[in-house]
Amino acid sequence: MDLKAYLEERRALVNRALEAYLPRVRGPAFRVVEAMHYSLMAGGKRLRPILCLAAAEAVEGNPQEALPVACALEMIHTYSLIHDDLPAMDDDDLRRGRPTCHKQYDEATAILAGDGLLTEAFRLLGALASHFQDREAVLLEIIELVGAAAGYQGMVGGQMLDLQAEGRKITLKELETIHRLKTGALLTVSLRAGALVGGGSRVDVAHLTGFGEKFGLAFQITDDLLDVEGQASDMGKEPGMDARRQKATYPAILGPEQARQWARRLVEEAVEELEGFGDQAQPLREIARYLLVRRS
Ligand code: GRG
Repeated sequence: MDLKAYLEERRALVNRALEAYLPRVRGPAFRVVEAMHYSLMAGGKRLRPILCLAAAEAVEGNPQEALPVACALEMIHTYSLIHDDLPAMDDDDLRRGRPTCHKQYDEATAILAGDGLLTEAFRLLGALASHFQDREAVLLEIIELVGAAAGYQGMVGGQMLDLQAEGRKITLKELETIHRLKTGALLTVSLRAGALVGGGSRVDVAHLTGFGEKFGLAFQITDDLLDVEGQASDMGKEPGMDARRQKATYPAILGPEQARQWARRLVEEAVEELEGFGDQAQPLREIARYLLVRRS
């Protein structure tokens, strides 16, 4: 399959839907809507929504039906980036090739833009009841799973551990816990939610969850490697920030070659989770292998 064309087509689909879900309607609080829009539409790979749609497809569901859920996940991801970039956290100036939200606007507006995107994501999910009609239990399950993955049991918890680990030597096991929560949880729930919307069986959902867990870890290892070896022009942010902040990373702990090898093994294991799936899971297999050669 032509993965590049597939990703471009899906990215365009997601971008059109996000524009529709977050219209720049002028109102009393227009500044915050503008800041939300600024960060949400600043580019980005749209990996989480694409995984969500691909998981729906893998279980022979209609990816279009998963589109609102996919967009809610991208809103949550964008909120996390806005808050992560704040001076109180990573204090970054550049994100997705543009000034970070607090640089473009101001700190208070960036906090509110993140809050606005997180809240809007759950409003959007709640508004889907009519789409799910006789499957409302599935929608409630998705809302609960997304809440757990984004909150203290997932991304927020991982971010807390990450901040507490700064300037301290940590073990490989601790690093894995941080990343399983900080980035893995939202990636995994993207696949799980897509499989649930697509009507997958419990066994299918479990395999796609397993795929997500391995994919999530491999994604983080390749992200760490990009920070060492990548180019700012490809990534839309400065490389070398992890080393400058003395952050524990996979290449720092294992060495780049062993880190790369581990990412390769995780990708193989992720693809093995899809053994029982047919051709309709091919995009997921290809996206997983693409992790190993990605430049952004
Ligand atoms: C503030 C609650 C809170 C959480 C922040 C995700 C996160 C937690 C911080 C981001 C820090 C970071 C750079 C982590 C490395 C992996 C990662 C999530 C990279 C950014 O995701 P991509 O590569 O970004 O999917 P795009 O811009 O393509 O969407």
